[in-house]
Amino acid sequence: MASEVIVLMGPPGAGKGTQAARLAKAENLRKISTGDMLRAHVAESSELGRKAEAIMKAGDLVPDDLIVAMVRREVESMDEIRMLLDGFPRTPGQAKALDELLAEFGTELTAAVLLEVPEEELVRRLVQRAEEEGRADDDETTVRKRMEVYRTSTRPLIEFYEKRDLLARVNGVGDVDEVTERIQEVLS
Ligand code: B4P
Repeated sequence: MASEVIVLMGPPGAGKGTQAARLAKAENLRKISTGDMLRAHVAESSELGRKAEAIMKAGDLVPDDLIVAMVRREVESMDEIRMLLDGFPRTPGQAKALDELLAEFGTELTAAVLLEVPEEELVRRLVQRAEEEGRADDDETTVRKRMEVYRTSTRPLIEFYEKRDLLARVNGVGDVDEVTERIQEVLS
């Protein structure tokens, strides 16, 4: 099988986690979700988890070097690079590190999928998840901070990938199945 690297981008609550799980299974890719990995470290109270906990609770981004090291370990463990990156890269520094890492392994990014959802729908979803799951970073103040961090740190990546003709925009509003189909369509 040929190597394949898909990046799934979008603001908090856009459906990255939801879609990543479905797509990874359907496309036979390893799902690498930096948010899930960080939450697992926090739950285990590992050294990284202890560093990340307060940062995540505040809605800020965990430092690039810690995130890149975490992703590198995953890539190093693969016989063939076939992965779906959920929530990584999130800063220009991470995007550059990803390019370098892939080049080191003789491959490159296949596509970056941007899930587009209006802000009022994002807030609605995250408030609902807060009620259902009680995630530490889903309260309203933190959600607003996460949106602001997305605008300043992550949004510049849209142009970065657009210029390289790697970006595919997908409407993230609607039935979860429908959104999956839209993503599969742009990737095919
Ligand atoms: P993430 O875990 O990536 O959290 P997120 O941006 O909120 O996306 P999430 O995946 O949770 O939302 P989703 O859209 O799936 O990151 C959490 C934190 O970890 C960050 O704030 C940061 O501190 C840290 N972090 C992670 N990666 C990092 C990195 N690379 N660098 C630095 N720091 C990093 O789901 C939202 C809700 O919407 C769910 O309840 C879902 O059920 C619902 N939903 C999904 N699709 C829907 C649809 N079509 N219709 C209705 N509801 C839908």
